[in-house]
Amino acid sequence: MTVAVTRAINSDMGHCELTYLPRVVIDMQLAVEQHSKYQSALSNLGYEVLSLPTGAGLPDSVFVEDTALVLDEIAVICRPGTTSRRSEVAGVRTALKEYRELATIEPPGTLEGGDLLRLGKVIYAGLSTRSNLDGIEQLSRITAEYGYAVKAAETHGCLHLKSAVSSVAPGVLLINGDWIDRSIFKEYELIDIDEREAHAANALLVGQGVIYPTSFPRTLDRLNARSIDVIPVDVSELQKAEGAVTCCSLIL
Ligand code: CIR
Repeated sequence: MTVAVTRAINSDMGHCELTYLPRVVIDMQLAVEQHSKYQSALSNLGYEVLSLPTGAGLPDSVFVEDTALVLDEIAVICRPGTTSRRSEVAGVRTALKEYRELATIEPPGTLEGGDLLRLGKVIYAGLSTRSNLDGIEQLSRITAEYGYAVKAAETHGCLHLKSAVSSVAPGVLLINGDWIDRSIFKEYELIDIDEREAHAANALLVGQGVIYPTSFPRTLDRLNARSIDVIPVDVSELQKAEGAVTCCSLIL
């Protein structure tokens, strides 16, 4: 059975990193319920869901995606661009070494999994406030050995590359063209988000399903019009921490 690694919500998530959103009160009980339903959605898709424990000083631990990139051949342990998140990496490293050979992004490189979109043997890497050129070059050297090509793509005005573009079906991407240059992805079919839903470009294509937030109904209509059905999840409380649906799991 394929494994999906998730991580528990930290009781201190109210002190999470924020880059673009104002800090507002998070309903922690609701956040835990929503996260549990997200885990159930993965489980219903046939994944064995691991839930790593959180710990002191890890307010953003639930956003496990940012700590690693897992490929079939190797897992690359990231080095988050924000120092407050670097101590998340140790627990994820321990979990992933049971499943993959590991490589590690070293200083001065920074890299967060939210900036990495793998499409076949190409890995698009967001040059963002969190991931720098050194980190992307290290990723390129590590993965070249396994036949991957890494292409840097600059983001504008969003947290991560996958805030701006994500995969919704083979060869089909959901995109916010204000945050990433659409021409980078010209060989793919592109579905534009509804412009009133700036954060709507993050979907989690996992196995045969697409896990998608309930908060973007207009963009959802566009997906449905393209015959893409989704598994809806309410992640309102995680969104207050600038989280989305890809960031809460690492799919092995
Ligand atoms: C952060 O700023 O790092 C967290 N509060 C949110 C991270 C979300 N990660 C993601 O979308 N990949």
